[in-house]
This record gives sequence, C-alpha cells and structure tokens, in this order.
Amino acid sequence: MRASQKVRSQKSEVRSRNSELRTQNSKLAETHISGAEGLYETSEIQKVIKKYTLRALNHPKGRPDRIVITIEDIREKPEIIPSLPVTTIKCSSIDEAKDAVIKILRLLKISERAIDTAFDVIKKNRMRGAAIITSEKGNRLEPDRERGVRASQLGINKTALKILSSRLSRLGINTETVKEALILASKVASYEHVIAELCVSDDPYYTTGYVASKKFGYLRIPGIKHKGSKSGGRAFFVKEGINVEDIIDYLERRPVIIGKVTSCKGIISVNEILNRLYL
Ligand code: PML
Repeated sequence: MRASQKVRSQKSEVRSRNSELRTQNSKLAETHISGAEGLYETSEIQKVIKKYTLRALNHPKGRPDRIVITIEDIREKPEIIPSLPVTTIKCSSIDEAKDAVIKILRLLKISERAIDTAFDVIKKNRMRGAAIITSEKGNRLEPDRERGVRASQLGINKTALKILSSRLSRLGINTETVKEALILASKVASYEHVIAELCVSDDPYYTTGYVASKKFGYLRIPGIKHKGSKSGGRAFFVKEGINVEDIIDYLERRPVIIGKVTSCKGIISVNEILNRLYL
C-alpha cells in the first residue's frame, strides 16, 4: 500500500534571461504519507486491504488523496529466516540517543565518513527508499538517489507472528510499527554483505529509531529525533566492493518470511553493548 498527498510546493524565485528575478508558479508535488506491505495467504487479502486502508486514512502525517494497493501473486518459494533479537537501548536525551547510535555503528566498524553520510541522508529526508552506503569509504551505491532501495517481498508466518506479538506485549511494544520494522530489518540484515541498518522514522510523531545488525540484533533507540521533526530515512551499510545489482535484487525481489522468533529483551544501557556484556 502506498498513500500520498499532493501538496503545493513553495513558490521559487528564478532569474530570467534578462537577469530579472521573477516568481515561478508553484507546483503540486506528491508527498509520501504511508506505506505498508507483507506476504499473505489469499484468504487474508480482504482483511489486510481493510487494515492498510484504515491506516492510510488515519495517518498522523495527514489525509492522503491517493491510496494505491497492489496485490501480486508470489511464485517463488519464500526463504525462511529468523527475526533479529529485539532490545531497547536506554536513552534519556536526543544527544544520548545519537551518541548511542554512533558508538554502536563504530563498534560494527562503520567509518565516521559512512556514519556522516547516513545522518546526512536522514536529515534531508528526500528519499522514498533507503540509501546503500559502503562501510569504509561512505560511498552511496543506490542507482537512483531519489527513489533509493525498497526492502520488499517480506512477511512473517502466523505461528511466528503469534509468538512475536506475545513477547513484544510483555515489553509493552506490541505495535504494527515495531513488528513491521523488525520484519524489514531482519530481511535486510540477513543479506550476507549488509553490516548494519540505521533507521529513523519519517513520521514526525514517531521518535524511536533503530540500529539493526547480525551482531547485535535489532536495537531500538528511543528519542532519536525531536517530536514534530520531518527528517527520517533508512541507510544500509554494506561491505566495500559488493555487487549493487545483487543486493537490490535480494532486497526488492526475493520473497523472505520470518519463520522463527528470536529473543525479545527489555531495556539495556549502551554500555552493555560496548562492554560486550550483551550477546
Ligand atoms: C518506520 O517505518 O516509520 C520506522 C519505524 C521504526 C520503529 C522503531 C521501533 O519502535 O522499534
């Protein structure tokens, strides 16, 4: 499901050939409001369409004027993977949250340059999908920098969903947002050349982000941005020299289903990660 809204972009001043400044007519630009997807049984389609439509119509980013729902038959047998373990990092301020992200990424051997590139992408929030950033040189690999890369063709089977919901409920975080983000992060991290993912929601009222990796699992970072901030996005940190077409093919086109749920822990301090007390 993709929901969007046409908004009038700000009037811009342009210089004409005789050097006069004139105001250009404003244009309508399409703004992303909400997106969701999953792999489902045929019998679930009606229920899911209702769920996605209601979500789009009640989104805090505003009322969409266009909701597109696409239903596609999957022929390839999905790969079954486990979910990443879930943990929340204790952060009491935005500075602490950013500091935790940087420390975790450094521990995963992501260079300062790559970290800066990721924060820059997230701050600007001009992409619909994710940026692919090499972990040493900090180079951007995605062929279309506006569109980015969309992790797609992902889901969770019914048994695993029940277990996940019950484990997250005990921690008070059993929401669609957390479950969908965890499913996506688990697929992304399962690709052999992905080292980590950094995500900050572009929802102005959702301020918890995450750093996900095979090594430390899905680490939730509360308060990574100010309430009301429109910045957000995803960055996938990858090994240098990877084949970009292969990773895009895996993330966008290979069906992957969570079939097993790994542990869901409570809140820990970033030092427990840094001191490697946690694994
Ligand atoms: C999004 O899709 O907007 C990102 C959601 C991040 C969820 C983080 C969490 O609460 O675990």
